[in-house]
Amino acid sequence: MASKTALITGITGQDGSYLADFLLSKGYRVVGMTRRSSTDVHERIRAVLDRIEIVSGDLLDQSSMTSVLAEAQPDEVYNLAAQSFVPASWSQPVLTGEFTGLGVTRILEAIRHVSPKIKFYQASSSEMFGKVVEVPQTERTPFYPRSPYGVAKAYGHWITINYRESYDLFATSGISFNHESPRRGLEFVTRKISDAVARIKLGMLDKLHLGNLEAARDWGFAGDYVRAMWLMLQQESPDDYVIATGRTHKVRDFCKLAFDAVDLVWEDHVVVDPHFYRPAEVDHLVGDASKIRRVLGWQPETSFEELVEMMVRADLDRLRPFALV
Ligand code: NAP
Ligand code: F7E
Repeated sequence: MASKTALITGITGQDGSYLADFLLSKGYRVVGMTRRSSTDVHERIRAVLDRIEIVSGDLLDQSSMTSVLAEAQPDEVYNLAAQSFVPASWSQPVLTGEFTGLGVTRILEAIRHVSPKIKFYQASSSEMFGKVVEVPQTERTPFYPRSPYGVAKAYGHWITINYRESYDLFATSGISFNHESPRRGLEFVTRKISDAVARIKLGMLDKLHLGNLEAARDWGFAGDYVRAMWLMLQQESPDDYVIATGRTHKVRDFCKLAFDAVDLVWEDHVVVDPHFYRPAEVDHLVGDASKIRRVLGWQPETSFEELVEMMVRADLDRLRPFALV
C-alpha cells in the first residue's frame, strides 16, 4: 500500500516536531508548512529536515493555504499552527483572532475546494473551558474562555464542527490539555522553570521570577498527545475528544519537583512577581479523557513526575557546556 501523506501546519513548534517524528516512524510522507522568516526556525525539526518536505504558507493568507494543499495533496492535515502563548493574546488580540481563529476557516475553505476527502485535525485547547463550569471537563462541558486566545480557540473548535456538519468533511477537534516537553517554548511556565533550575544548578542564575503559583493544570507529555491526534484521524468517522491525563498539579508543585530533581530547595530561589499575573486567570483545569480512552484506546504513558525529571535533565544537558564551573 502506498504511504499516506500528512500536511502539518506549525511543524516548527513543539507539537509539530513530535508529530513529524511520529508520522515518519509510521512511514508517512510528511509535508510541513512554514511561514516566511528572516531567521532559521527549524531548530526543533533539524534532526528530520532531510526526511520531510517544507512548503511555504501562512494562516493569514487564503491563497497560500490553497496552494499548499494543491501542491502537497495530503491525505491528512494537522492544523497545529497558532499564536499559542496566552499572555501575548492580550497584547495582540486581533492578530491572535486572525491566526488562531480565522486561520482555521481558511484551511477548511482550502480543503473544501481542493480536496474534501482530506481528514482534518484541529488543535483545540482546554483554555476554552477557562473559568470552568464543571470539574472535570469533558467534551460536553460548556466553554467560558478567559483570554483572547481561549476565545479564538473556541471559534476554531466550532467552525471545525460546523464544516463537518455543513459540508460532510472529516473534520475533528482534539481538546488538548497542557502538554509539555524539553521542546516546549521557553516562555511557558514548565520550561521556564526547568530552564531556570538548570541555570541555577550550574551557577548561571540565582532567582526565578514567576507569577501565580496557585494556578493548577493537567500537564501531560507532548509525545503522548501527538499519538492521540493521529489516532483520531484513523477512525471511520470524525469526532471530538478531550486529551488529558486526569491529574492536576499547581505551579508550585512543578517548582518543588523540578528543584528537588537537582537537590535544591525551591523556596530559596523562586520570587513571586506580579508582572507575570494575567488580566484574567484560568485557575483549575482537569480533563476527563474517558471517551478517548474507551473509544480509541489512548492513554498517556508518561507520568507528571517523569515529565518534570525529563525536562530538567534535558536543560541541564543543553546548558552544561556553557557553564563556567
Ligand atoms: P507552538 O510551539 O507555539 O507552535 C506554534 C506553531 O505555529 C509554530 O510552528 C509557529 O511557527 C506556527 N505559526 C504561528 N503563526 C502562524 C501563521 N500565521 N502561519 C503559519 N504558522 C504559524 O505551539 P504548540 O505547543 O506546538 O501547540 C500546537 C497547537 O496546539 C497550537 O495550535 C496550540 O494553540 C495548540 N494547543 C497546545 C497546547 C499545549 O499545551 N502545547 C494545548 C492545547 C492546544 P513559527 O515557528 O514561525 O513561529
Ligand atoms: O501558563 C501560570 C500562568 O503559559 C500556565 C498553552 O500551550 O496551555 C498553554 O497555556 C499557568 C498559568 O500555559 C508564570 O498564570 C505562573 O496559569 O505555561 P503557561 P497556559 O496559559 O496554560 C494551553 C492548554 C494552551 O492551549 C496554550 O496554547 O502558569 N504562571 N507564573 C506562569 N505562566 C508563565 N507563562 N510564566 C510565568 O512566569
